[in-house]
Amino acid sequence: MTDASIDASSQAPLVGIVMGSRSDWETMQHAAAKLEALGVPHEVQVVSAHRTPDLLFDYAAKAKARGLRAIIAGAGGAAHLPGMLAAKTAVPVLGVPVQSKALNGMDSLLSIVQMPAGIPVATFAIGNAGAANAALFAAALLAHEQPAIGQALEDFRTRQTDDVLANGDPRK
Ligand code: RP5
Repeated sequence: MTDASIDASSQAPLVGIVMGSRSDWETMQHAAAKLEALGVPHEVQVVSAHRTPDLLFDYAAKAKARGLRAIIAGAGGAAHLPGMLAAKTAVPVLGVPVQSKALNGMDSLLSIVQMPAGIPVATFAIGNAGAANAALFAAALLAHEQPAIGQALEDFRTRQTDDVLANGDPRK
């Protein structure tokens, strides 16, 4: 059970986690784990900007009507998925640059962050931290309208702080 003692899996998804390839799951699982822990109903799907462009357009076109309040989109290399989703939907897109083998994710980061004015993508850190933080940010977006999620987020932050304070001596 989650922090908020609600079963997120039985509810319609509020957050979509999409990624350009199954190979991105190693990174994007950290977003899913955080949403799960906070009780945020979510879905996970591979949607490739380059290999399945029609699926990308369809996903973006239906996102708002399906009730999605945020889309976390992870991609690596020529990472066009977050930007193209943002081009096709007004649902907030949170971009996660996956760490690529060739350029360590700098290609992913720059592909995602350098959007033209008018089509915003909220861009997070390269890799696991970015995936986790995108999920925490999505929860924060939902906190006002979903008090249980807001409470779960506050509880997580409190536990995180308490844990650091209780383990301040790195030799122990
Ligand atoms: C991108 O290309 C994906 O997001 C992935 O990060 C990268 C490599 O994909 P695979 O060749 O592993 O499927 O589209």
